[in-house]
Amino acid sequence: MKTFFHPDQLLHAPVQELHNGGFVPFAEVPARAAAILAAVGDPVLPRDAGMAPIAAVHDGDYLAFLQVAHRDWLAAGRHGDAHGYAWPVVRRRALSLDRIDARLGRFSMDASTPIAPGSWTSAYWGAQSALGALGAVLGGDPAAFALCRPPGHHAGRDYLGGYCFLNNAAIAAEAATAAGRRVAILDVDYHHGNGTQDIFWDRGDVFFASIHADPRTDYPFFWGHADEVGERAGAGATLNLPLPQGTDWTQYRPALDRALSAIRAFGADLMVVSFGADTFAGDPISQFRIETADYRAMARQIAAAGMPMLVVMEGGYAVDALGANVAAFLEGMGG
Ligand code: SP5
Ligand code: ZN
Repeated sequence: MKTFFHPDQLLHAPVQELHNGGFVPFAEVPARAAAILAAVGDPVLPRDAGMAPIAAVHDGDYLAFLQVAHRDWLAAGRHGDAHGYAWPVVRRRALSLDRIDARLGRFSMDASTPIAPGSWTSAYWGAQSALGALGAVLGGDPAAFALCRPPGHHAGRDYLGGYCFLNNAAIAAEAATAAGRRVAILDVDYHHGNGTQDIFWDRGDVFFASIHADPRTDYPFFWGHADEVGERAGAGATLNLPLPQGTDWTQYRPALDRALSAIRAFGADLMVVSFGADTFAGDPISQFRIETADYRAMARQIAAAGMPMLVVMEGGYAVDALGANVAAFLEGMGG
């Protein structure tokens, strides 16, 4: 299967993130992409499909902010990576404020997603990689792999967070829908895909299923609870299957069966898989117990749904094992 990746996706390299009350080394490092490439081989460069497919998902003010945020941070006399520190409380009225700190709060949902000088360029090319891989699938490849980095599933229409800026899976799903496909997104990252859920929350034309650590114990806390099913036209088109910390493959498998049955019942003809290898037993920030060989079985079970597959990279922070974990998953998908 083809891998889509652009070298500018390595430019995004924040130094540290706020976690549990202190700054710690940033977990979503460029070496993640290098480790995956070393295991899967040479990538295809995506062509530049421009801003239109990105703007079909994300808010215009948010996209404008992302492109100037680090420059404005420096212009305000700051050093290093841009970090927010104040957030509008849920449902606070919309205000249009100039100060960089106000805009960082307005357009983000956490403090673990610093903006570095190369962040926009990397996020832009990550989204292009997702669109490139979608192009391969629409062109007849049974499956394609978008090595998206930075990841995307925590980013909403107008907010960044969880190491994510542009929602690569949602951008591909929207483009596939525009091309006439009936799309289901299956999110198997350790963390709930809150951004993807929010983007398709009230839409009935894209199904979203997520298997993740219970948000009562794990980030992102405020989304991913089992009673979140979508609203309005989207009522019933969101499925959340939270699992407890310590979940291994034998406990994961029945949840995956449930998600796949729901996707079949929806009548999807193209699947976008938000794949995070942070369910791995050795992941430094997560608490599931999936082993390398289990990723092969997981992907086989997903591939058995029998529709074109677009695999989009999300998390996975055990860098030494990341190449093997991704390679096992892609092998299970049919190589
Ligand atoms: C895409 C994805 O997997 N995002 C996960 C974001 C999780 N952020 C909250 C947990 C942060 C833990 N950071 C520890 C860093 C140690 N160097
Ligand atoms: Zn994750």
